[in-house]
Amino acid sequence: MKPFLFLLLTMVPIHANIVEYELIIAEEPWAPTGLKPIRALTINGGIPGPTLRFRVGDTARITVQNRLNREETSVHWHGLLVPNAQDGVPYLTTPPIKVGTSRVFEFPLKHPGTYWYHSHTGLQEQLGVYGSIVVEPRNGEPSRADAEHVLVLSDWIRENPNEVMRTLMSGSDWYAIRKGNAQSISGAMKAEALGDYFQRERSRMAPMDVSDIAYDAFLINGQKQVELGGKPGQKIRLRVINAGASSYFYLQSSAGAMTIVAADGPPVSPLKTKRILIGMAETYDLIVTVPQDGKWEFRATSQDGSGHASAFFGSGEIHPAQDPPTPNLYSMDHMLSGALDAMDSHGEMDTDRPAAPYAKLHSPIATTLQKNAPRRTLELRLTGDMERYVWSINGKTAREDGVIKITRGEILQMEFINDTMMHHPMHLHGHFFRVIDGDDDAHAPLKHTIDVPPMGRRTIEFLADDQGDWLFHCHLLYHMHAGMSRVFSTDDQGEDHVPNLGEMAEDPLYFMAMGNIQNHMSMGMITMMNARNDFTFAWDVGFHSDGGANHAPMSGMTAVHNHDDYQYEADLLWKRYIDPNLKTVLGHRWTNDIEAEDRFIGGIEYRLPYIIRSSVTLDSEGDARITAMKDFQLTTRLSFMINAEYDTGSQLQWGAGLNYTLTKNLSLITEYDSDHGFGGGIGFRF
Ligand SMILES: [Cu+2]
Repeated sequence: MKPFLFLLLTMVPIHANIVEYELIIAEEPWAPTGLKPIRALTINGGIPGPTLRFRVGDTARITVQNRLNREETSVHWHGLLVPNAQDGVPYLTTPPIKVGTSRVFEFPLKHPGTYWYHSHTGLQEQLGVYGSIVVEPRNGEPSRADAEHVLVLSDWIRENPNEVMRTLMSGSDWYAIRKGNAQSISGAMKAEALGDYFQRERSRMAPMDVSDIAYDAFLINGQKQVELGGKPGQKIRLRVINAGASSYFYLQSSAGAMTIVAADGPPVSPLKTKRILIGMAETYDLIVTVPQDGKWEFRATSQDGSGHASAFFGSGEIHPAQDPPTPNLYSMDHMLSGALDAMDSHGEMDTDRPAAPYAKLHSPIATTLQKNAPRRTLELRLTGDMERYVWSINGKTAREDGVIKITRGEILQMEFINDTMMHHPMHLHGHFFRVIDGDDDAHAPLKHTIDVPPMGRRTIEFLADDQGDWLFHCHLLYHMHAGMSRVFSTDDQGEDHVPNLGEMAEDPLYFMAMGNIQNHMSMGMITMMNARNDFTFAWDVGFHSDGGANHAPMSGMTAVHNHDDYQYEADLLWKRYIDPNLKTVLGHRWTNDIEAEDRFIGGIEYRLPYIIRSSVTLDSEGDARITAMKDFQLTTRLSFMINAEYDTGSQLQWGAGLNYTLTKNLSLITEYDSDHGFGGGIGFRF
């Protein structure tokens, strides 16, 4: 009862004051200063949208207008406890805002703090549909400051987010190469971590990559740097909101330690810290003091070290802030240290790359839940297939298993177990939860979003005290879009109530093509993929069949190996993923090989330890085929590939080659193939 009592105490409904805002979402060229404009989505002409300011007890009346050319939109009020119908998740809780229409949201402001709003439609958040909300307490902030600024952090990419999503799903290394984070054997040797490199490959884990996307800029209030001013000795309250689509930030100030006074809205007992890790959708209120002279930097450095955004306070000579040391991506220990810190509530907080500070955060008032309410524990594993970029909970996407029925009035304790090598900032709509981490359970902090570190665990609990369908999801935009969400649906909405999952129920097909054209051969595939399926057309063509070793030396038919001066094999395949390592294959094969017939094929593909791709197929002509292939990433751009194929109809075929990545789409390739001989050409990936 107590956290809710606290929320009620801060609520003064007597002179309900209606505060009106209008938000116009439009499509226009926009860019931070210094970058070329792209087609962006603005709110009231800018990015981020305006700060919506209220006082506790006010009623918000916000009109959202959709002036986009052809897309629906939506706005979710992140962290605010609002009636379910005002929560702004399109279809699930609130009708989408269609092109040319508007929607009026109205809800009471029940609790103080720093919050934000953003589109919950498609990938619109990446393009600019976000802004801040400040709710001031009636009796002044418990931690006083002389001035305050809202700092909205975000990440900016010039590429269209749909294309970003497709690139991630195609398994491309391009963003890692661009950032210099791509892993290779030579890199592992330099880092003296060759053992860790192959241990990781043995366990079939994708390389650790703290962020999957190469951003063009990181922003504070829509710019790479902003000036806050401030006089010596002044205390400035920074209301920091991470509105990034997929970037964690380290926050630090050149003026020394910062004091955390609120987390995700509610106040916390003041905590001094040198550096904070903030996940997507989290907010922290920090107090900094302007030193006697000079201009000081508050810096938000992206977790992968690929860039930062700055806010300067004071005036005079600039004192730059320090970035944290770059992570050693090759070292298992280093990669997981965040997770280990998170589990050790007595861990030292001011390490150079600290974990989220939850264990040290305390609510100033008790947050324990009522003792007699029914309790239930849910274990939620955070799962995913890094290579295909399919993200899930307990191995299932929202489309496959989207709804968790809950009983109104029960306490849900949730145990998150992160089975992936990425951080996931998990967000619950419509409720604050207690973070069960520190040693002072009674004063566990209340949050709406929690970082679950790679291979780490977290425990939270909340009272399901509000009717409706409440979304729960990873706030990494591309993870959510790929299926990492659930709906908590209370049982008091009627027996046959079925939540409308909207776009979460969709399983769109993505197009991708990859392969090579060389002077002696061409191989490749065109694929339409969704979460569980690949529909693939694959080809293998040799341009001069006499160029290499004979295809079937034992058969005596090598002189009339085929009819034409080229030999082809083309497959139309349906691959169904059972799990990231195992898929079934069904399809048809056409060939002009004189020794073979067109045939139906069926079998399995399996990813073996050390990331060796293997397959076993049988066909309607009674032949069997076994294949295996392995890539060795020699340097970040150069890889060595070896493959072998044994077919009972045509004996052993093998090949080996080198691939050098030039751009996102093109590479140089040279390959020896036992059927087609030696040659070279261009590799492509679209
Ligand atoms: Cu995630």
